[in-house]
Amino acid sequence: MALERVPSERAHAAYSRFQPLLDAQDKEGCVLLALSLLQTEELDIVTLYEGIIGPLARNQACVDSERSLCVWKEHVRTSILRTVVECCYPHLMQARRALSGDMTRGLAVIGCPTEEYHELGARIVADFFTLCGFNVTFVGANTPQKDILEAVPLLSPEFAGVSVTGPYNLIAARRTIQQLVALRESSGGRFRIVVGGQAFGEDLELAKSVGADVLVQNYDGIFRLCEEVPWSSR
Ligand code: B12
Repeated sequence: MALERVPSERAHAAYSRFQPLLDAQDKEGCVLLALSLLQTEELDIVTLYEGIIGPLARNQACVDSERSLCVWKEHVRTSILRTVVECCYPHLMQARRALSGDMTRGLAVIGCPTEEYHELGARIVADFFTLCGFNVTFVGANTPQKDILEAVPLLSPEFAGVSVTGPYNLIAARRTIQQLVALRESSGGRFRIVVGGQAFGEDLELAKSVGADVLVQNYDGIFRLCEEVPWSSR
């Protein structure tokens, strides 16, 4: 069952309440607003992530007079948004239980290749896989290739998700993915390699060229992908 979503007007209204809080770097205000919108069911968690947190992260204006502070501000804003996401965890698990009770679809591992420091997208996607019934290991930004290659066979996941934002990180991603493919072949593993992130856009050919099985960029796509995996009891 897919999560029921609130109408998009609610996301617009909530976005304009969040923006000034984030601009003022009011971390507590952002967290409390997110939690209250989820509690009162004015927003569902997917709309919060896709309609508010994601756009707020992407729409970071940098004016010339403050150029030296831009990276600093990006770090601070992203860190506040990351805190909001972490604070939503009890709601995420509540929504997951409401959708699938004690059933599971197995494990998904989500991470970013070496030198990829953009991690908010991957972190959000980890929650989407959770919502779709997976137990998720989120490895985070800048994961060394060696560690990915050692961990994946031990964890025996259904999906290995790789997030790439900077096009300059596609070479490292390809190297890691091709090693994963070789490992899957030699070990008889069955995990599928799913990629996402701004470096791919909607370019499925690019995703295939780095060795991925599938390219997905949003909750609806992840939901459809997860539907292909059968449930079992936890
Ligand atoms: C925050 C940020 C940073 C932060 C990251 C902090 C952190 N902890 O994540 C910091 C300051 C570190 C940073 C650094 C850099 N950044 Co930066 N950054 C951004 C910014 C403002 C937001 C990124 C973000 O969080 N997006 C929000 C998330 C939720 O959205 P998303 O990533 O698109 O993810 C969604 C989907 O893509 C998908 N998805 C993502 N991953 C996956 C994985 C799977 C498996 C699946 C299924 C789906 C999926 O689902 C997500 C949820 O909806 C963007 C601006 C922008 N327009 O995006 C620039 C941006 C990405 N950065 C950019 C650049 C150039 C850099 C630097 C090179 C700057 C520099 N000169 O140092 C460095 C590179 C660092 C590195 N080696 O990785 C450029 C990239 C342009 C390009 N095409 O090359 C951008 C676009 C800014 C710009 N307009 O120029 N950055």
